[in-house]
Amino acid sequence: MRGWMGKFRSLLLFGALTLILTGCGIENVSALKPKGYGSELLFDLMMISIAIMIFVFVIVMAIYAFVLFRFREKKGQEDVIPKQTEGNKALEVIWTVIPIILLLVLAIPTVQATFDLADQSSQDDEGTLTIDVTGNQYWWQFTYADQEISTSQELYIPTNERVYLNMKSSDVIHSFWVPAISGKMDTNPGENTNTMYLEAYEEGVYEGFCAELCGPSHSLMYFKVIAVSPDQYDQWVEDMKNVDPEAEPETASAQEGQELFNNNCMSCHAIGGGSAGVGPNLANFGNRSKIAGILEPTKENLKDWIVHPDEIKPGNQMPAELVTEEEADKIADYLLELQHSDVGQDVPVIEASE
Ligand code: HEC
Ligand SMILES: [Cu+2]
Repeated sequence: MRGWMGKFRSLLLFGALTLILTGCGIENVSALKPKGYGSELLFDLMMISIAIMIFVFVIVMAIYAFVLFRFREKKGQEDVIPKQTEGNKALEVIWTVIPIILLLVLAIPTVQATFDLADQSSQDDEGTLTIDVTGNQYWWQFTYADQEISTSQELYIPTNERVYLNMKSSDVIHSFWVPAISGKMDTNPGENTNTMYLEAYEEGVYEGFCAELCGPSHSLMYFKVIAVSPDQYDQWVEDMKNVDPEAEPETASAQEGQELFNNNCMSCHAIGGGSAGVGPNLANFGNRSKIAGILEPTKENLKDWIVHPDEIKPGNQMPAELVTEEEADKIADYLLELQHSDVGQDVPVIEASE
């Protein structure tokens, strides 16, 4: 009985470990495959710490094994106590100096990286891009003040360029984290603006998360960073500047949807333009890879969201049942037609769950 249970337990343990470990090192998602300046710096620090840890572990274990073997109890010498050493100067110096050296090896690059990651000195240089990031329960807003563009859930940036972020929260503390590109930074309510920068090396769609428990739907607060070539990025800016919220939709159903949307939803939402309201700016919504950061962009899902956002993201700020199912159907037709820019559509999306 005992043996069977034991086997079952280890199977369970290894099963769980496999599950956990398959989450490691996924392209564009994980800090273990750095694709940006910040994440590379952090990855190198991790490697230094691990190397030092292994070094210490191996030496301590070797001494431990040696002592265990050398001073083991021998037949006929049960009462023999080996020679006791106290206050050996050479030994004391060695085991004080070695850790100091190890700590210095760890501390110097860590302090260097800390200052490097906080360096905003070139933020005001000509041509640098600064984006305002606002954390909200439970979505992210990205405002390109100079370009008069405001987006939600998807942050477009050019590759190989330092993009500066000014970060705030509209409600509680959130934390902005794109592990494959950079470290994380809190967004705080009030006047306190935090800053950081992103620099992505390769084109790609990088998964981002909220890393600070902020309410019941905290774990659903995903976003994406879409890094495209500088030319493509300029194209995107052009496209987004030209968004016309009054443009007439193609199908009759979408036209009705537009009117319903303008009457019921515009108090919180905007389509295009530099500012947004209480809710996300829905420009280019039809090209999003996710609805509300989490749902696949199908019409069914969109209808579900419009009628019952509360069931999908508990505690979020969008009221439920503002419109009927039929009205939601038409609004969904309208929103899915909002395709203002195809930049980034050909960049592969790699997801944590794949
Ligand atoms: C009281 C303000 C408010 C009103 C009115 C409102 N919304 Fe929202 N809406 C929000 C907020 C806040 C969110 C973000 C929810 C979240 O993700 O936590 C949101 C999210 C959305 C999203 C997902 C956006 C994204 O970034 O993927 C869609 C689509 C949407 N709303 C459609 C509608 C439609 C259609 C209506 C009208 C029937 C409507 N909303 C009315 C506040 C509002
Ligand atoms: Cu959160």
